Amino acid sequence: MDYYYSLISPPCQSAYLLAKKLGITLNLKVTNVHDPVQRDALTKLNPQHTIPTLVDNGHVVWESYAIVTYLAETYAKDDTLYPKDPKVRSIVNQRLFFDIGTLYKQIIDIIHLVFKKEQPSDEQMEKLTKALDLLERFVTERPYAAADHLTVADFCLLSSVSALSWLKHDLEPFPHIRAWLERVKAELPEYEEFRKQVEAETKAYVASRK
Ligand SMILES: N[C@@H](CCC(=O)N[C@@H](CS)C(=O)NCC(=O)O)C(=O)O
Repeated sequence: MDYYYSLISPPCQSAYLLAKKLGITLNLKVTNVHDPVQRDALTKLNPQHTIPTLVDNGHVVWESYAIVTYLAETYAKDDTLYPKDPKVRSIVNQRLFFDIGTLYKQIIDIIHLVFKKEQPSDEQMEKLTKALDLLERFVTERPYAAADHLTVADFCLLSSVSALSWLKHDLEPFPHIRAWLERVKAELPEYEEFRKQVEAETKAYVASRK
């Protein structure tokens, strides 16, 4: 299975960590979307030229949320990570859509501004706080983001919340999010090693932009 990705990209991290959890060995294709040659090659597979992009035996999937659900449905030994029960699944899906449309959206919009050395507006910061308040509520109601066990939603939300480190955003006011983060990380194989790698690559990327 080919996986076009960059470790520093939060959407790429979700499916990478899920594949590891499922024991899938990905054929990793490190991709720099800013490099015209690599971007052209990626565009031949994915006209939206976004990473992550997965190619499973000729079947191409992009959008990290589509990739995590595809991997869980196709390769998990049971339906725990992406429950088949429509009511439980609807909560998992709600969390995934909350992430792409609300939480990660606020985070990445602010990260892009910071890269351009611009200040986010008070309104943007308020929206981010509101999104984090919602996540705090979700993980107060349940030990994991969508259920009483790990689901694909935890992988996506973990990557988003981890991206707050780019902004040095303080999670002190969110004790349940902090406890949930520890709970999720403890279930992921070699997570500390993974995080060290992400941090090293992030540092190199930031230095290359100066
Ligand atoms: N919603 C998408 C976002 C993917 C995305 O925007 N990836 C960025 C890297 S973090 C990218 O590939 N940008 C290149 C481009 O949009 O051309 C997902 O979850 O996969």
